[in-house]
Amino acid sequence: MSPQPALVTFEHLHNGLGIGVDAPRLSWTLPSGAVAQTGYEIEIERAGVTETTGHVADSGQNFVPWPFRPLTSRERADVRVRVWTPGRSGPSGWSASASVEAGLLHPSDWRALPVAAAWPENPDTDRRPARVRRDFTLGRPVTRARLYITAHGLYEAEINGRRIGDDILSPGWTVYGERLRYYTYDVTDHVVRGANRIGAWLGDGWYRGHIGFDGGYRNLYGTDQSLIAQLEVLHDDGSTTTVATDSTWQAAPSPIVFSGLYEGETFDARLDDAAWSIPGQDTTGPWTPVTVHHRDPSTFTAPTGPAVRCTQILHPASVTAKADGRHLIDFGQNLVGRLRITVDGPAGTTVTLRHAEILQDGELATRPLRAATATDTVILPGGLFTWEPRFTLHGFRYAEVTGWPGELDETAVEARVYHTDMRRTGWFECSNPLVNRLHENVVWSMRGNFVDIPTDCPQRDERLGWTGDIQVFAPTASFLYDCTGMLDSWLRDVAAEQLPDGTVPWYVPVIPGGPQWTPIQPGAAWGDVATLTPWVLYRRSGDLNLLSRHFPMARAWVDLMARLAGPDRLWDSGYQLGDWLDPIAPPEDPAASRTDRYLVATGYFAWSARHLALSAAELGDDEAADRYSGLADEVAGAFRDRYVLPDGRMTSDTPTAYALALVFGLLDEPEQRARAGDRLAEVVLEDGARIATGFVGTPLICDALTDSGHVDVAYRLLTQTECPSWLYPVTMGATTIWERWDGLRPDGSLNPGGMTSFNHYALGAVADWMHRVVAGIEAMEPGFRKLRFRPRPGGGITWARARHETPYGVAAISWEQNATGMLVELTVPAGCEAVVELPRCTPVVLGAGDHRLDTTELDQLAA
Ligand code: RAM
Repeated sequence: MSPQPALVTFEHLHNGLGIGVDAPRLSWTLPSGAVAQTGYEIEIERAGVTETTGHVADSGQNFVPWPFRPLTSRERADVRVRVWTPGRSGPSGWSASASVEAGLLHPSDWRALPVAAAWPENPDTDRRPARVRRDFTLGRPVTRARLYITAHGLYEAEINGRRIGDDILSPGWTVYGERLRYYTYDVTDHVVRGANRIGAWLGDGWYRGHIGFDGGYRNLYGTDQSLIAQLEVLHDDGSTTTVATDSTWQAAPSPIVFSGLYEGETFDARLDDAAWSIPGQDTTGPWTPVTVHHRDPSTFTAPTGPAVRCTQILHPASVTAKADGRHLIDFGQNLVGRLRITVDGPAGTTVTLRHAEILQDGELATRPLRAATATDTVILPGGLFTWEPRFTLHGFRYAEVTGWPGELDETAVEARVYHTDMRRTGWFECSNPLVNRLHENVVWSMRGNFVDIPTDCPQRDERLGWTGDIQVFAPTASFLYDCTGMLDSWLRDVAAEQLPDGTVPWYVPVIPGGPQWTPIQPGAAWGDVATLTPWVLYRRSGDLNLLSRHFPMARAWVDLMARLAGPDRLWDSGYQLGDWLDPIAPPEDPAASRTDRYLVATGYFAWSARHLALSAAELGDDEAADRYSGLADEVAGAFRDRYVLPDGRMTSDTPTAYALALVFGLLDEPEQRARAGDRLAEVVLEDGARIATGFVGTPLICDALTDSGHVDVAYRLLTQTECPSWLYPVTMGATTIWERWDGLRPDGSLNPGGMTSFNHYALGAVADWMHRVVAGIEAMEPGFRKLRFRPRPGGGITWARARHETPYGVAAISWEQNATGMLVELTVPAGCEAVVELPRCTPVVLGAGDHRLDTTELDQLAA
């Protein structure tokens, strides 16, 4: 039992170093055992001066406004908080103090210039990356040192032979022309009085590498791969030394002789010397003066979420030696990351690592990777050597190793898993092991595709920030991990890429695609990320600023749909993906769904207008709230008139049509709803309770069935193992969610479609229903300040539990069925209230703390 509150975040960051705002909002959780907060006091200390708010009579503890003078660039403050809670006289103890330190808040703070190789490069061919560096001397002892750093391309920095940070693929992928992220590192321990050297490896990354479809695009942001770094050292006497990239730096070709995010990396270790960043010791070179490129520091922006890091290491589940000397490694889990090898062999030996998600006939199946060759090659320096590529990432379960000198034993190779280093906040488990594996697969697909931006897939030549995929997956994602800061950053890029007429791109950042995607056209379900995803994140986190920041984007999207629909309020024109990847769609035409694509478009139009109205109301804009709820009503009316027939059936007599109409609240209460629900259950059962929905219907169908009184049918769908179904891939050994229901066909053969990713989170959006309905935990008010426990058991599942770290602390439910009813254990976070609705029982309201309920002891609802 901790008697103090815990200071949790500055904005969405757990580590406040390098924050990009001058007045970060503060969030904390109450001491354990406390039921509520009646007041708080925040104290800060900066430059030896302490300030306090004094007692503030307020219950707020999530995103509390910064109560002091704003921070200036580089300014550091130590913050702590104490709280008043009912039933206790006087305040709690002080929380541990947490530090926040502003980054470089103004463009004029930047002196660093982009520095790059000066040797001639042919922009049309693959170029060898550069390393850049500079020597410098510090004349006085060091009190603190910070490195502010970014790149055109990717960087990995070193000082005096030591790597800075443990993040990879930094500065990540943003709309570079508008927002180039920089990171701040504490390098106090890296620099010394006297001679020092700072240097960085550079990679092409998204900036100038081959990215996107067919690996066909390169130099999308420029050819000027360069480093932008500013080291600021504060000395014991208060003086500072700044070492910034400029014309005094030097460059040399890197021992990375080729680097591509999709293609992999080639490293000639014979050309390296680990001492290259230690002053006066290395043998590399020749080092020549750099070229200085153009920069625009007004685009430099601090991170709002975590960087990409290694979060897990997997060892081979098996290593098979092939007759021809190759080795095939199975890691037992489809993952996103790369291999680290430790190898002993003669200098000049070439070891090649290839990667794939699937085997066919005992060999890597690389066709699904399309043009992503996913091949890393290392030329050994001679002697024992450990290596991992730097500027690439692969999606794989299997790896093939060629050229390994001698026996490859399983301790020599490990798979390192990389993704945005988000805090895990959600867990689920139940009595059905297949359902548990499905949930685990959802978690793995989220991890594999939350790599700085939310991508569709992590392995083939695509890996784009598809708006529709995250639109349907955000409710699941925001339960499983604290991804709000990361997605907020990406949504800023969505806003940056929104076209002047309000069109939201298919994927963000925007790069060229085939004629299907370029020029960009407005499409339902994809464009609705603008309205629905900020809403989801607001509901989960309670961050009203986020909702407000993205409101103009959301409004422009709804206004565009209103113009496209015209006075009849039906959006029935233009290009639409509709219920993408309906299982009946042929492999080569994923948009060929059984559901009318314009039904989907108008349905989403109403749903987005409704959410825009809800957002406006939260933001206190009553005029907009009225206007858009009126619009939503009109669109719903038009939808009913056009798509619901007099007998209650819909023009598309399909599960997606009914699910969408029900969940989006488009039907007249209550008869039309009842009929739609009954018909939905009927069509599902007529089809043998197999999946007949694509990207649009799949995330909705279980809710539609549940809310219309057919939860048993929802469980039939969930527990179905025949193809197509959620559990079919599990029975085929899937360890991630597949893009296609039948990625692997029942006979074990690969789906022949051009898009056959085995790591695609979209269809895993059902996990949100598992959290809310199977386990039974959901937010009723933003940030889970009020929550509901409402398990609706079924499908033969005899127990389930879920836990979520809400902004206020842990909320948890664990239920188990017994002969007479249900035993339930609940945890309500401090400062929160829960409505508990158990089967056949009168709802009860519970306050913070742990509770144990037995349904036989509760008041029963009248039958
Ligand atoms: C595919 C992507 C993505 C989907 C689009 C429409 O290429 O993988 O999942 O959103 O198409």
